[in-house]
Amino acid sequence: MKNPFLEFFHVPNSKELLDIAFSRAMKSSAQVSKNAPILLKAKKKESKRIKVAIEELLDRILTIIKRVPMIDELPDFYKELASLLVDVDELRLTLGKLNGILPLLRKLQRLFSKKLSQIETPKDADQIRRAAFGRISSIINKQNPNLEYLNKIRGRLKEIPSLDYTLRSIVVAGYPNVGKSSFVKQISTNKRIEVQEYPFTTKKLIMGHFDIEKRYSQIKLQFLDTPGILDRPMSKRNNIELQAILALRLISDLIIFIFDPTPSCGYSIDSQLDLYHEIKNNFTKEGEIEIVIVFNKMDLASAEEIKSLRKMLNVEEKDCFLINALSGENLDLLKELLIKRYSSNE
Ligand SMILES: Nc1nc2c(ncn2[C@@H]2O[C@H](COP(=O)(O)OP(=O)(O)OP(=O)(O)O)[C@@H](O)[C@H]2O)c(=O)[nH]1
Ligand SMILES: [Mg+2]
Repeated sequence: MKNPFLEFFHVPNSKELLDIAFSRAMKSSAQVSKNAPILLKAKKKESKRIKVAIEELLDRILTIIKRVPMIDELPDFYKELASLLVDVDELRLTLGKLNGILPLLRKLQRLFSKKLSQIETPKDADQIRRAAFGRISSIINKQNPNLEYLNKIRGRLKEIPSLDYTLRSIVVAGYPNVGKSSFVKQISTNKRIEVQEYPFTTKKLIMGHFDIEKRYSQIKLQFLDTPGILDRPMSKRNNIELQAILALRLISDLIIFIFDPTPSCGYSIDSQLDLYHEIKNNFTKEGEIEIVIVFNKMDLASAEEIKSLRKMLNVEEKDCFLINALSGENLDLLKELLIKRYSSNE
């Protein structure tokens, strides 16, 4: 399913909305016979302008509201992720406020039509239209913070990856700075993933694909690069870490847990081990979901560091993959495992 927020297009601010509405209004022309009295012509012209301006605004505001998906009705992954990225109550309130001005605009149209019907000179028509535009501007300008808020959250929501529910998802997790993004960038088709030497570089879920070519078919896997997670109580984790937890909880078919056996990531082995055990105990559905152990930064890691980490994990050499995510060294072994696992159509 495509990210449901992709249809949530740019939201114009109040000035943009008013500019469009008023310029349409001023270009409009009323249907009135050439021989009609000047007063009637003036009434019709200005009445049409007010009508066009208000209808344009009603239409545009309704479109803005309609393009925001109903978060409660989305599949869990999108619903929960959206709730981490934006305050859903504030969003609801903002949409409510925007919706609330629609009857006010309709009322203004009725009010000014009535005023126009009562005028006595053509000059009055122009003045009434100006007054109407003034009232309209004031209503719309008051909504500017709401319009800007919608545009701001749109920026965050449109970056949610589009998850294909027919494909298997491999979630890559671990401590910050261990090389998760380097790994996903190396193994998947997504070469635009940001890698930096400091922790907390990745702040959102990022998707990359991996294709297994078979003689008669092709198997596609989706890799999810996640933000680093610290070993701390769930209630202390921030919304960035919680996105990684959400991916582990809701969409993983396989978890790749990356360790940095060296001190280069800036975090201790003990903390990384604690996180590993937490994930293994809580997100593998009692062994239903496999967790693959990867030791990254093999170019930096000493034999002693590797041996000691294996011992602490109580795993054999064959049960963990020693790789260099930057050069791609040894990645073939891991790819083979994926090919074997996913080409048997299990
Ligand atoms: N020497 C070496 N450096 C690596 C390797 N893999 C990653 N790095 C470096 O480790 C640093 C962190 O890499 P990232 O891929 O951004 O790590 P991350 O786990 O995604 O980090 P966050 O997004 O901050 O959690 C970068 O400076 C990488 O160049 C490796 O195999 N060997
Ligand atoms: Mg990263």
